[in-house]
Amino acid sequence: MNLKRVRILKKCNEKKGAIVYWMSRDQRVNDNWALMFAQNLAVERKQPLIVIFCLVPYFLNAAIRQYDFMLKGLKEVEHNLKKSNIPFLLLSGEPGRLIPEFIKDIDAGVLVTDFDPLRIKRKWKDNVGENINIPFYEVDAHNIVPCFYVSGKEEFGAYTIRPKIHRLLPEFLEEFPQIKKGKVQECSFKFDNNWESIEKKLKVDNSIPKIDTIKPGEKAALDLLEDFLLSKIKYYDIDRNNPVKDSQSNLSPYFHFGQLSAQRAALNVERMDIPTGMKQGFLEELIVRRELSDNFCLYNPDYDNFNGFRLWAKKTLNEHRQDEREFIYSKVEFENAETHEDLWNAAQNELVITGKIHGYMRMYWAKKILEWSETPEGALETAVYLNDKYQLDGCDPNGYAGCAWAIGGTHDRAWGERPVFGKIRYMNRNGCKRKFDINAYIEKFGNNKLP
Ligand code: FO1
Repeated sequence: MNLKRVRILKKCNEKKGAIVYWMSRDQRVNDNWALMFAQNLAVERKQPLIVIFCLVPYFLNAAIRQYDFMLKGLKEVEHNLKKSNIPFLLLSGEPGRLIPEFIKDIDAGVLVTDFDPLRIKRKWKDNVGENINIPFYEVDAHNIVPCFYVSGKEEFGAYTIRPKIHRLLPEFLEEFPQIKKGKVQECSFKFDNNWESIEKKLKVDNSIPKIDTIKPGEKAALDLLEDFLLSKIKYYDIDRNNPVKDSQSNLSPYFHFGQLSAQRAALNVERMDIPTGMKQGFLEELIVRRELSDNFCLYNPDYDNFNGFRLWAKKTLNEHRQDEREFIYSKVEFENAETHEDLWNAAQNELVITGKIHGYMRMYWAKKILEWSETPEGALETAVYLNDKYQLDGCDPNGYAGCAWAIGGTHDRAWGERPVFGKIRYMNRNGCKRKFDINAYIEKFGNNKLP
């Protein structure tokens, strides 16, 4: 495999012992470069390979909704690894303490993990690195072109990262080798994961309903991808901004939990015998926009607060701080969909009920939070909080970049100046009306009360 996908987090002398892959962001067995790298090390060194996942009792503002989706997918990971004779251990608690303990207990030789730009994950890795004495590698199994390789700085926008990604795609958009079966050393460790007792340790909000309409896991993700490519991709560019039509791929929860690799999706799209023009819109979202979000979170430590906005955006928002707001709502009022506007309330209801807001409405939803909040800081906090708590794909670089785009002009340019927004791009109800039948959307979600 291309070793540019790998970077070393801790240099140490190698020693004999099992190769441990600490799975975190990329929760799948197939098409996973981190697992592949760990397995290659195990084969070369004639050592066993062990996969572990560390379940934390709470994660940012995630609720039972996201944990339920994730845990079901992880059970499939356990099952699929078993078929390849690879043991899977579910740990429960703080990674910074548990992983070094485990490494010591089994006298492991190398630790491998997957790449993630979020602050919390980097902190976990720093803590782990400080308490182990074996080599520790990180593999970008999420992006097609590794995030730390494509650029060494925060990019201004899609227009600056796009040429860098496209230049490197021929090198990185390659087919995955199959995961090897039984080639690694037999493992003497046998783990019996007690899922039920581990699930009981979760300290998350249990009142947020689980999503039964989206089937979790690697298999379901591949089925949905196939379905999208067969019947929807052709209309993606024409219909994707229409929230009344079911024209989006709905793959983002799978990408978020790493149950599907973006590279797999891109390879399957590339192979399709349809005009290039029909593929471009989807590939742009799948590759350029996704990788731009990772770049933003990797190089901007303030990706989820006002300080992370560009200078021009901070300046213009500061200049309009004192502007009179026609409506001001609290976080709770937003959360309960209690604004004066039926269209906004419908979007919030869509989020609470289905675990997602349609892409176009997601932008409108966040823009109005800016318009109707006392401060831009408060607006961003509300948007991030609601996104992480209710979106099935919350707690993700995509969500942070999306909120920063809508409220802080990140990856966007300055527009005509107006109250409250300053030069941040504005969106309004009439724009929505021009794009789609807003009454049909309101009809669909407007009258739904919180379950
Ligand atoms: N990653 C972990 O390694 N352990 C967890 O217990 C965990 C919980 C979790 C809950 C909700 C959620 O949205 C994400 C969660 N993640 C967890 C992280 C996730 O896998 C992603 O890596 C990050 O959210 C960034 O994309």
